[in-house]
Amino acid sequence: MAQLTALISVSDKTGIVDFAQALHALNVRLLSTGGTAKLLADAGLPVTEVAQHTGFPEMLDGRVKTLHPKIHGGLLARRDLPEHVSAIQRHGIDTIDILAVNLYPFEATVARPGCTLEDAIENIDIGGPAMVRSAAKNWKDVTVLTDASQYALVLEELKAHGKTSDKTRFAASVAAFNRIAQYDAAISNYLSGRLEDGTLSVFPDQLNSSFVKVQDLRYGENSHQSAALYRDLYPAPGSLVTGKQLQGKELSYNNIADADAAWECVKSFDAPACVIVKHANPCGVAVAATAADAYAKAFKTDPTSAFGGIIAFNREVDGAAAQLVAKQFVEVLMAPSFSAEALAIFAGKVNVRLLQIALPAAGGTTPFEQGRNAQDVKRVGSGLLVQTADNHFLTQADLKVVTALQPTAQQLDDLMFAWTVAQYVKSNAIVFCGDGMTLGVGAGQMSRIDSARIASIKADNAGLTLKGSAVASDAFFPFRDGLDVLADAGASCVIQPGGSMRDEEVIAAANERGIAMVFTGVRHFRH
Ligand code: 93A
Repeated sequence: MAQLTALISVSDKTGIVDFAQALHALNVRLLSTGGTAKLLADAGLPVTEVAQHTGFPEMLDGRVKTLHPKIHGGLLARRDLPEHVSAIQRHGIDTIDILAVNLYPFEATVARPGCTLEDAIENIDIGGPAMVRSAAKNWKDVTVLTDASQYALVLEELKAHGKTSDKTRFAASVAAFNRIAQYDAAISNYLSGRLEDGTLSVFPDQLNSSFVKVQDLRYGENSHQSAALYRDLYPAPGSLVTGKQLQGKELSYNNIADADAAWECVKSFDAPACVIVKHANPCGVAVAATAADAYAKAFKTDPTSAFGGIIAFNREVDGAAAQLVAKQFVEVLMAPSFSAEALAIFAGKVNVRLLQIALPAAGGTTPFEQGRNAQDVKRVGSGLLVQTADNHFLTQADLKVVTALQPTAQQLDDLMFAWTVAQYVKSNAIVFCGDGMTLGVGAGQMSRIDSARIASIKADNAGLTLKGSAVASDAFFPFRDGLDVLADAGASCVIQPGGSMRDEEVIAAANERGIAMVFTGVRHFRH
């Protein structure tokens, strides 16, 4: 059998002398780069330096060592193609059969405190990955080793059969591409972290979309689950993860999930608004002239559920609002800012988590500029469901009146408010509103009519009247019965997507019951 050639070029020299010794014992010819070659020669092994092999010296501080046709030709030539074989013969290129490479320690370098950009850059290996790719591409003829743990199996096969198996070479090729992908990801992540505001926007579509860990959480949804919070490498301005915790216990997994729902909802309002969330659903939402008034109205919707709630404001929490909120048990309170008076009020309540989150700058047109995710991701058994996020925001001009009765200007305002809230209520969502506040929220039911009933029962429990109320339904009514429940409860107007096979039946019911109804043409399922 023709003599095999191995090229060895490793930064981490663990186990390499033993490996080279074993190769030598199997009559494999050794080629190696400067530092590695010296180590092997010192161990008494016959080794040819790459520079001597190529006839070209290592240069540019080692930046160019193996980037030479004599190396890449030897790795890439297909032994089964006569044209390849004659081409390398013509150019005096020898085939290389085994490549053992591990790369400049980029990951370890950037993990060291005080690592400069220059240090990091010098530790980006170019020639190593290039050889690994060449060898891995040509896996049918070349065995590529990127980790010391692979040496033993290869030696075993060489001893037994004089060559490695197809299976091992293919697995080694895949492992090699995996290593390169990992290495390149580390470089991309590190360098992306060095982009500043000024350079971020130069190529906005080519940004790294990976995540970085913010913190480990004490546990997940339940205490037997472990959990952590990650954020986008470049979070959208005004998004939850850009917030700063000013005081209080560590945020829990459920706190963060609920806080996100509350924050996304409260951001949707221009007027001063307050959103109280429990178990991912708003249980009170209101707009008013001041933060304090908005809170007072939101709280009225469902004082029972508001206990231990997650509360979000889109305005500063001033002394007046803080005084009111402090009367209830609150888990998390979030706002763009807190007045000194408000901070003083909560300073005595050390467990309350205060979260300060800047609102996104006004006038943003993209989800990113509006502080929203462009994409939604949900884990399913061994898969991911990915969709563009539900970033459809309605305007009054989008509404189509479908009943004989036209909604009044006041009713239109209430309907728009109800629709905005419904977007953040789990399906099936029915939301009764009036005078800029929620009056009854039916969430997460398997049937729309049950959500309608529950919303009306909850309003009753809170002592609120639904007479003259405006109602939003996140999706269409499949039958007239749901609408009848709303009418029975006292609703005067309804907003819903439309699009049911029985729209005519539902519209007729609305006309019959004296209800003004508008269609949005879009729905807001939320699961
Ligand atoms: O600077 S490089 O990117 N240029 C090259 O041409 C090159 N060839 C191999 N780095 C290069 N290498 C790397 O050198 C290998 O990946 C390995 O990590 C290291 C081994 O160098 P030495 O044998 O001199 O210690």
